[in-house]
Amino acid sequence: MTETGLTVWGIGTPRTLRAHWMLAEFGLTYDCRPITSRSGETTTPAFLALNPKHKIPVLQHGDRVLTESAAITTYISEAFDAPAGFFVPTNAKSRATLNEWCFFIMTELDALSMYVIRKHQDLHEIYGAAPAAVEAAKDNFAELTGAVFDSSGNDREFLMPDGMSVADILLTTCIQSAQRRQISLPDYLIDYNDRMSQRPAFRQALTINNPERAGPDQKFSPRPPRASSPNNDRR
Ligand SMILES: N[C@@H](CCC(=O)N[C@@H](CS)C(=O)NCC(=O)O)C(=O)O
Repeated sequence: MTETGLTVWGIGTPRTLRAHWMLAEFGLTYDCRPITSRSGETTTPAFLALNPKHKIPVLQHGDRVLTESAAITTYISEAFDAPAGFFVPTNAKSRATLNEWCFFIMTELDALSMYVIRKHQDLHEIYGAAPAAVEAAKDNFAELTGAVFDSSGNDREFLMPDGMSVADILLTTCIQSAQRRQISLPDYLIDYNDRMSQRPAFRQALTINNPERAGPDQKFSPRPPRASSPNNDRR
């Protein structure tokens, strides 16, 4: 065990990436248990004892066990000293604004859009095909991000005015999932994702979470084609 007493279970998904990225931003050492979803590793008795929901990521901090990527990233932000430029709320008003972003991202974008697409398109042989629900989920993502991040007036570097926060980690990982599915996104979000993906902590986390995309050949491209390009039909 490292001196921080931290262990992360899980690699290979946008939700596990959140935990690795957060720990890299904070410069924290930790042990990694590189188990993957639907490999049988999330249903062993040992893992089920940690998380009966059989999901990754899981964070262990000493004898504390925490699940849910948003809860894990938020916990790290509050349990350890934040690096310069990383915003952690210290009063109810700024916490409310940060929560507003995080709950919007986790419910509307992650659960209602990305998870529906993942289950009922990518994994349709397990969860059942639901083309209408998948289309609605894609439309929901595009419509909401278009409404919130309209191209006019978006010149902020991060979601919170005081610096990078947990909300940026949650949003960036959702944007990247949307880009892989050719969902139309406002230019602001494409540029924002480019900036976030070039952060050293993000690149470091990617080498742990997705080694095949972050190896020496740098196969991971932070800038996929814009959704409006002719070769990038929205499905
Ligand atoms: N709301 C959870 C979702 C976690 C989740 O769905 N994890 C998936 C991989 S992305 C998983 O572990 N699936 C394995 C399984 O269902 O057995 C979070 O944000 O942490």
